[in-house]
Amino acid sequence: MPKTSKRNRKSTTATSVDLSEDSEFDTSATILRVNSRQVLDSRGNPTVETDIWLRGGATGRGTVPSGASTGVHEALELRDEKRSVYGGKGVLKAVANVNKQIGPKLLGRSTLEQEALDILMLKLDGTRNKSNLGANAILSVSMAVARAAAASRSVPLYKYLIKRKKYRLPIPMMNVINGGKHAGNNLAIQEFLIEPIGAKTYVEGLRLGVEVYHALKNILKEKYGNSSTNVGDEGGYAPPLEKTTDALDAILLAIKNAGYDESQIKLGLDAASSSFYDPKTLLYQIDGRSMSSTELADYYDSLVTAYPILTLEDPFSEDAFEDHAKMTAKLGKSVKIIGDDLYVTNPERIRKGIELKATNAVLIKLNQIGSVSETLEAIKLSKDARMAVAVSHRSGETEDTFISHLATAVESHFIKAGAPARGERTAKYNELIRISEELGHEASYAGSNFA
Ligand code: 2PG
Ligand code: MG
Repeated sequence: MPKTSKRNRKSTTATSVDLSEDSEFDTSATILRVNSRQVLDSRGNPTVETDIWLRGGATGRGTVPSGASTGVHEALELRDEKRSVYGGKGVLKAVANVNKQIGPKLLGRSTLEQEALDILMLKLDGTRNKSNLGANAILSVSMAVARAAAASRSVPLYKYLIKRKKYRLPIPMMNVINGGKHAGNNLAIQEFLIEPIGAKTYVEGLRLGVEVYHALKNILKEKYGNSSTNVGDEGGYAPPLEKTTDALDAILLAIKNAGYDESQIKLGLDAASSSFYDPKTLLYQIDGRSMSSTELADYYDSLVTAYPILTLEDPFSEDAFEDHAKMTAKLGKSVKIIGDDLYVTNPERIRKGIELKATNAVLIKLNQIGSVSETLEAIKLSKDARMAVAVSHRSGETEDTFISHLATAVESHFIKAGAPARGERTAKYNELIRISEELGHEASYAGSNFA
């Protein structure tokens, strides 16, 4: 790790510093300038983007995504709340927090000290949920630091994050039918995913998934009309379906029509069930029925028996650790029960889940917790507890491909990046194609773990 010169580095502006004189140390990874701006995400909402310039000439950028079915325990996404501007969704406060508060503190520091810089930002914020500076502000810097550090070492981000001799590439979990808060239809379940486990490589797995996605389009058009193939926030079709089983049946037929079978392509559901749970009545509204958690558990059980379901995410509401634990005890041998809103990538909540054996898998989203170091800690904890890991996008995304590198670095079992449609989704899958090409024979595929 290069040390920074002790010379006085008075900043010329709020966010830049003059380090032009040579130092006896390697200062190529030292931060010269930090600049944040407001850009748009894939739903046309403002989000935070930060650039960092280093003394050695390298740069790094972090652009932050945004969820719709956000968990109540997530770190705070700071919005301006001024209704006349971007409907209150502006992020100029968060941008100013980077430019005026965080940036000046980072000048002269080395980007190779990821953890120290993340801790510095957490201390500067001083709250449990990053509500002071905003998790969006902190994360944009944290991602840009990692990107710039990797660039300063002339290595791809995944290699900088974790250096391995060989890497295992993740199974794409492709969300081909959108419901819940991501679509304007009546499906309670938010995501219907296909998981091509029966392939030899990531690239082949991706192709299988894409072929099924296209076969599904024809089926939906024929059965439900042209408008049924309009897409939702994550690029999956948003047909006017009422029932979970209608969606699952259409996907099974698509797998068959594309020439594959259930041993090659598994199904996944993200129920995101907090969005159809009423904490007053303790009931879930799904498929035209009101169900207690016991009835819902039986319902999932019947789905898992009837369909080749490999993953089931957030089957119960975000604080229902015990309901999750019962389900994991019952179905955990054959199904990965994934905690998303349950854990919100928070090491403390994951620890609780491990203790209670709540789930056997975890969803990882950088912006739920708000820094790269804490995200890596959450992943390590989960892996040490032998939980399967799925690195995930958000429904509001950007062109940033950080998660493709993160998934590769930590050898996650899955990457969830939406349907193979819409540029912000394919950006992630395409970056993994490039990584796979670069690694060549040094890359294996996680599919064989489940085949
Ligand atoms: C989820 C995500 C991503 P959102 O629930 O897993 O698919 O949705 O970003 O809206 O929380
Ligand atoms: Mg989810």
